[in-house]
Amino acid sequence: MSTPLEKWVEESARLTQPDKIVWCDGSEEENSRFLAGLMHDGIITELNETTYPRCYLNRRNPNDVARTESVTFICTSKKDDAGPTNNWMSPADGKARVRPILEDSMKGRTMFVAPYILGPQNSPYSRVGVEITDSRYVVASMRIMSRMGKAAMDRIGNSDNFVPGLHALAGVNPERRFVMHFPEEKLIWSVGSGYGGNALLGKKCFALRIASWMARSEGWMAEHMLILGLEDPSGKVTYMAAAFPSACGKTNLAMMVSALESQGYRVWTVGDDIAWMHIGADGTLRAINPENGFFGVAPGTNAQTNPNVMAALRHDTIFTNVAISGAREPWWEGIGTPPPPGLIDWKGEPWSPEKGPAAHPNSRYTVPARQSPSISAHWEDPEGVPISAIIFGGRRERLAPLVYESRSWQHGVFVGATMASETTAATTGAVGVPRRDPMAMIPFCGYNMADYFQHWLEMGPKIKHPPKIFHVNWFRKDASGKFLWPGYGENVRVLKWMLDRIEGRAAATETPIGFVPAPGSLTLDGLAISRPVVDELQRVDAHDWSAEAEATAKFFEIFGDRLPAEIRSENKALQDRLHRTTVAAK
Ligand code: GTP
Ligand code: SPV
Ligand code: MN
Repeated sequence: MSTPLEKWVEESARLTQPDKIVWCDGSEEENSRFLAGLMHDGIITELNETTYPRCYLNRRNPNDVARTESVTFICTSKKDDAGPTNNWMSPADGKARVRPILEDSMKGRTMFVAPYILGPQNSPYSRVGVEITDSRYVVASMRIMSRMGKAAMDRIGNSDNFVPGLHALAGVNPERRFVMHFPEEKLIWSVGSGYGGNALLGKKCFALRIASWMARSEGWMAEHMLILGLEDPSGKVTYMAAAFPSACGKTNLAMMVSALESQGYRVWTVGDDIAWMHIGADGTLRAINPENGFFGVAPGTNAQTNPNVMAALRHDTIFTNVAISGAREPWWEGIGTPPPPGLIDWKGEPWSPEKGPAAHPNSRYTVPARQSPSISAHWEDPEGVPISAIIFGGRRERLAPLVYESRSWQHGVFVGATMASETTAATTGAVGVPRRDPMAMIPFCGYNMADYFQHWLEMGPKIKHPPKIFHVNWFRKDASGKFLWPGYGENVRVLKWMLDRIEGRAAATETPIGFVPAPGSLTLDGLAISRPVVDELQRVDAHDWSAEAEATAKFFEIFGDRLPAEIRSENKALQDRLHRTTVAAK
């Protein structure tokens, strides 16, 4: 009798017709074999073995360098269950569309079966997935990004308790590229791309889209959030989770070297992209990081902005679409050194300035989390860490102040639901265009977002000690287009204010949108920033916010009657408060 896993592997092999099937155990020896094979096939190149031991560069096909949201689908029986913000097909149509692409796609190739655990190995909140793929680059990346191998296989045993994901490169053809989710049967099919979020199925596909569906039905939360611990001078650590859209600063915040270290404030990393949060026995919201590594944006990362990641990247790292120097060291725009001699760009061609960026704007590194000097001693705690603050944020050139605190859980959910941000290179399409991105989950929520807001509203009252909810914006600009706030390690000043709010130590000023730091309550000593700039960073313009509230109301219309009444009434209450201040100002 074959097990459910064996049955699914046989079925997948019948469909894709590989020459060979390899079951992955995740061992060191196996990994070395895969890396040697990848080098032999010219898919990866080894970097400088002295300065970057066991580091590799993968150059992707230029048509395959970012997530492709336009071909990402949620396949549910009812269209309404996927909601207006997701691409939808019925499960039957989704399979009919992709099956012909999968058919015989592994002929002459090897099929790898990679079982993996999401979350600490011994956590009750962890889940198991299995990815079938014909890409060794995917397997090698999954080994860094998840707990891949024997332990996962042991956990599955004869059970059907795993999320299957079938991935095939299928010629890496953008015309035949689909990332399909079948949340009702908890199945993933991905074809035509080998890029990160499209192909490492444990990441966005399982840990967010499928997991968010599971989380709603089981009473927990799967979120696009970093998790960090802020240590205070007494040594006490307070944990916070933050949702920013792709390429808006999660990794950098989670791994920052604090500008207030001399005052005793340090930041510890628990996770940089995804948080799974459950209500713990102690009545706190407990977060685990389902991942085991960081798949981070390279450009802009340097010894000043993120020394922790720069240290982590010096060994056992896979780089994707960065440039390399004549000395075979990785290089990217904003690494902090001028373009080195003999620079080869991400396409593999000699670089010259008129060619534009040498590294792709969405070039990335894949690195084991434990390699970061900032990794928290509690990052693998089975019960997770208790979350005291939830932070929402995005890129807003204008409008949103540096930081504000919501009035209540319900208002905080509204703040998350009204998030918007300018688009980045993390996904294909135009960059810098404002778009609505509630809770940074627009590309990742596996069901109707109106139901997702409802789920958020219902979770709050169930948490005995609910986190406070804040909103931040590191990206406000002055008239000349310069960032007003220095960002990066200086962001700890904002985290410290939040901590002081949690502890009831810091004063705040009420505005129509929420509470901003009262004058003097934000720690600014040692920072060369003028009073007018601080005022501008904190300015809440009632007219601009009224226009925003109208735009938000319009956005919410797409959800029709399914939108929770609380969200509508929060927007109405905001408009009333804004109206009162504009009238008072007259
Ligand atoms: P994903 O991995 O796509 O989810 O991105 P992320 O949210 O982890 O973003 P990341 O930390 O990689 O930052 C993306 C870009 O924003 C990089 O180019 C950073 O240099 C830049 N960035 C991060 N933090 C700040 C900040 O505080 N201020 C400014 N101005 N830029 C920042
Ligand atoms: C993101 O785009 O949010 C990422 C990179 O973290 S990917 O894994 O491609 O989704
Ligand atoms: Mn992300």
